Amino acid sequence: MEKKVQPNTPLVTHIYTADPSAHVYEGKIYIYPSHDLDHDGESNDNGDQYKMEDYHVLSLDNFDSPVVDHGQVLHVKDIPWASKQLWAPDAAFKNDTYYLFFPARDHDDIFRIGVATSSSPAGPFTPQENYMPGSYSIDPAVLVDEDDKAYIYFGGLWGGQLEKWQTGTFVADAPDPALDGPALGPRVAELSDDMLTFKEEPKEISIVDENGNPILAGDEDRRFFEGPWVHKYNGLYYLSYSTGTKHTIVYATSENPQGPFTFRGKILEPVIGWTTHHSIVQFQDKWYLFYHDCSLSDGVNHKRSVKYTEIKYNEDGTIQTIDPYKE
Ligand code: FUB
Repeated sequence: MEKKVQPNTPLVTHIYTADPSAHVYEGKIYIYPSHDLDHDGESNDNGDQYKMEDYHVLSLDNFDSPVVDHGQVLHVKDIPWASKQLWAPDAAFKNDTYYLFFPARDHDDIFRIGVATSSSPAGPFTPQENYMPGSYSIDPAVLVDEDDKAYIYFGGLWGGQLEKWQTGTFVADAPDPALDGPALGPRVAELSDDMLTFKEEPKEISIVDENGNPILAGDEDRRFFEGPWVHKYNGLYYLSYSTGTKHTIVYATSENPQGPFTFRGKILEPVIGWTTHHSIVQFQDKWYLFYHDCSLSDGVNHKRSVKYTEIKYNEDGTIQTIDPYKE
């Protein structure tokens, strides 16, 4: 008999998976991860080792049931505009359709964001011919709000190319922002009703400290690096993200889905491996963090595994920090 999945252990071990975006569809938990390619190539700060070529969808009926791998649901060879590196995806449901949003490099080596659609949460997904006009960088995350408006959040530094877009166009050798100036924020745009295009030019999200001052680029404990995720709890919007070089997941809150967001604290301590990437979802009456680490590969940064654990809120809406290796 297939085993049920335990918290803080790999959801699957037959493939490497990362960057989990979890959603509840049709009463089940669906996870949209990256599918890490099992290779022994070199690593660098540009993320060239993250050579992913396809996506699988995972699901579980509940936390007492085994994980189902629905197999390959989209491959880079079937995406006309994309050349390589299918990085962290997300899914959304609207218009009776499931949408898979994903970043990939275009044929000029620039990261763009694409959409693919399906009538089933388990795929397979059919990609659009072109990337979303005006899209750039990586790590799309989509929130369909209670009023049915949908917002896409995205961005990532270094290999994710966000700093190359500071002027609004791609500048290959753009300088890093000054360390004593505001950090680069993730981007947000409302999506069109058909979910296939941006309704507006993407805006930079401002993340501020408790006094309303922008978090600075040199503040590596708090500044945005990559992997934005927005969820709503008790009517408040929570923007959580990776700090990259500090290897933590932190969060900020706002009463507005487009911010500004006020920094609140740390959700996840560093995990084994350089990257850390997560999603947060409510299933029945509990909240869960899906994340990845490199324990299954003994620490190889580009061979990651998706895990989950429960998260808990304090009375004041703050989230209790998780150390996934502590009993
Ligand atoms: O998986 C490739 C990249 O690594 C993702 O896009 C980032 O968020 C980081 O997890």
